[in-house]
This record gives sequence, C-alpha cells and structure tokens, in this order.
Amino acid sequence: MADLSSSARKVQVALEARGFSFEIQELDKSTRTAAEAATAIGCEVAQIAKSILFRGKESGRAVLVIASGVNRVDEKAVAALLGEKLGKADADFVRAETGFVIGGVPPVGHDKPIETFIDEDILAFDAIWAAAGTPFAVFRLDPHSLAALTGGRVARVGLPPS
Ligand code: 5CA
Repeated sequence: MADLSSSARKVQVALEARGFSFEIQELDKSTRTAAEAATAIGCEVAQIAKSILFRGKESGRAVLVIASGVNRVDEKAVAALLGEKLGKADADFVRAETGFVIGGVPPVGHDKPIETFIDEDILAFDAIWAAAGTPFAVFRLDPHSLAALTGGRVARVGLPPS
C-alpha cells in the first residue's frame, strides 16, 4: 500500500472501505487497454473488466459500463435500461466524473457516485482483472463481487465479437 501511486491508493482505500481485500498491483508494463492488460497479466482479454464511461444524452450524467474485454458495449441495451440515449464521453468528461484518466478508470473509487451496469458475460470466469486508477495498475477479483463492490446492475449489456 505504501508503495502505491496516489491514484492507485485511492482505489485501494475504496476497496477496503467496502470490505474487500483485493490487492492492487502496479506493473511495469502498460495495462492501458484490455489487450495490453491481458498481455501484461498473462490472462485472456475476456477476463479484463473494462470500465467504459458514457454520458446521458439529455441529462448529461455519467453512466459506467463494466464489460468483458472482448465485448463491445451494447449502447442500445444500456439506453433501454437507463431510459435515456447515450452520448460519448471524452477524456475530459471521464477525468471530471471519475477522477481518473482513460486507461486507468477503476470500477470503484470515483470522485462522484456513478450509475453502473455490469456485462453478465464477465461472470463466466473464476477470476477477472480490473483497472486500479492508473494505466499500470490492476487488481484481481472474482466477478461475482462486482455487483456488491460497485452497486451496479448485472445485465446483458455486452456484444460479443462475431
Ligand atoms: N486499464 C484497462 C483495463 S485493465 C482499461 O482501462 N481498459 S478500458 O477498455 O476500460 O479503457 C480504455 C477505454 O477508454 C476504451 O475502451 C475506450 O472506450 C475509452 N477511450 C479510449 N480513448 C478514449 C478517448 N479519446 N475518449 C473517450 N474514451 C476513450
């Protein structure tokens, strides 16, 4: 913990505050994208929990989708659950809403509460990995903890590659 960068430490504190003992690891290889993270860790890309931010088109509120690394987010499915169409989030919006930079956005520990959806495909694995605040930090967790950890709703919000 003492060795973690300040952004990773914020995530470690948030995990502990929710009663989880998952340990953040800072690697010397980039984990900025799901593919890079899988290579650095030595796991399947599908085992990477991507945190993708959207912006409600009318409300402007942030919406987080945690998806399996191989899937695309089914924006129509998320919009239907939300009752609002989705717009894109740019890098500044991501930073302002979460407190983290793209490539390091974690599933928890954001500066503001964010409505969250969890891609049900991520539950197929015994272990998954999520970003932990920087493009070099990750933590390993069991996917069934994601809902309790984030307060998110598990739903069919991922589109597998064809
Ligand atoms: N650290 C890895 C997972 S361990 C990670 O954060 N992967 S990610 O997929 O969740 O984050 C990268 C995502 O950020 C991309 O899938 C993409 O949706 C988003 N992104 C990348 N560049 C931009 C950009 N310029 N503007 C908005 N979103 C972007």
